[in-house]
Amino acid sequence: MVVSNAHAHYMYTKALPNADLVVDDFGKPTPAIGHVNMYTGGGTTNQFGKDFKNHQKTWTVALCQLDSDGDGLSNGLELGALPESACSR
Ligand SMILES: [Ca+2]
Repeated sequence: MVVSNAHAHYMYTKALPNADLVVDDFGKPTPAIGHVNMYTGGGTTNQFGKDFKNHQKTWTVALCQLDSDGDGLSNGLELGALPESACSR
């Protein structure tokens, strides 16, 4: 079975809080948040994609509290899973 990139992204965004609402600085949707190319996906995964895979592609407390891109904000904070205590829900 071949899963298209678009279908795969849909499945994964449903596994993450607000992932289907993520946009770039210009308001353009970025449905492939785990990939270097966040617009179309496929190819190389970014650090968040690697961390998501390492957590069995599941939204976990640890993944929520992790700062995959190293900008000082947790993944949960960046995806709007607020307050950060929501990571444990
Ligand atoms: Ca971050």
